[in-house]
Amino acid sequence: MHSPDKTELKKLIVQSDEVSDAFASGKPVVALESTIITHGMPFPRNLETARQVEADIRSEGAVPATIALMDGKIHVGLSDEDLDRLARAENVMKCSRADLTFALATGAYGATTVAATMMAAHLAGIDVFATGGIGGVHKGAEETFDVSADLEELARTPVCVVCAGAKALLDLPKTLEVLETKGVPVISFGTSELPAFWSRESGLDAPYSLNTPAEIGALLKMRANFADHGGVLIANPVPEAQEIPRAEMAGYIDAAIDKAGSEGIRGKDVTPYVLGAILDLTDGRSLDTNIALVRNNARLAARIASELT
Ligand code: PSU
Ligand code: MN
Repeated sequence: MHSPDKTELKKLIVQSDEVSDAFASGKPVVALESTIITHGMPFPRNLETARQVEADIRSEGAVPATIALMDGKIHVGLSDEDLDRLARAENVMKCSRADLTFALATGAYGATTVAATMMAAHLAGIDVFATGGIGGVHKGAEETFDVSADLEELARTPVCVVCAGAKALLDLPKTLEVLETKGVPVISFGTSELPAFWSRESGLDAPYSLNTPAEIGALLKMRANFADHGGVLIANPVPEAQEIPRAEMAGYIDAAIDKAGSEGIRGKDVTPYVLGAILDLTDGRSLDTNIALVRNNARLAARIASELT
């Protein structure tokens, strides 16, 4: 064992040519997670979405960097072949902070969650990351202690995460409380309300609201003066045309959580299981919504990243 050395750590990163070129030419780069591909959506729509989201970022003049763990390395920017393999693969490890070193040490094939993607993005020098919804405090956490490592990561790692709010299967008021305790600014985009992933409304006010990528860029530049101030969470509501209203989602969410409880689903399996159950209960509609919101977040993230270059 030796003390941490950033140059050793950086040797673990393998960048795609597209990402390396972007850094060399000062083009904006947006990080993307891979757990959404392996555990968040079924094949083949996971692959279509992964490609579509990358195209959305390119169409805004930025470069996508999808992050995954392969052969003991942190890959930042995947080839189309890599995306295809990841989307079809079964038994890919879902890697959050607690799993990252294990996957790297054993050479396991790993998909990164919001937490692990933030770690990798920061190491690679990427400031902005787009996802669907972050993990948070689960309903019943007072019994299970199930609180996503995404929240702790937002507290410590200086990356701007663009999401559609915390997934509505979570306890949103508790999630907001923890984010506040940990010093994470939560900013809704273009609305005063905290969006709730599939729905534009949560019934909760977001702590802050901003209306343009330029305003968000200015906030991030201010934040960068405080090296130890961790991440920023941007909550971007799903486009109206694809939303599933809050009142309708509530029934599906309760049924899916009940099902997870009676099946004894625990730990890191909870989120993928509940997402899958909601997909079945909505006859696939939740997936269309999920895809629309990720694409919407990717476009906003690209515009924010462009403000920083
Ligand atoms: N958002 C989605 N689909 C997902 C996830 C987020 O639209 O599959 C993943 C992210 O990788 C997030 C993880 O970090 O779920 C949270 O898992 P947990 O609650 O176990 O921390
Ligand atoms: Mn959990």
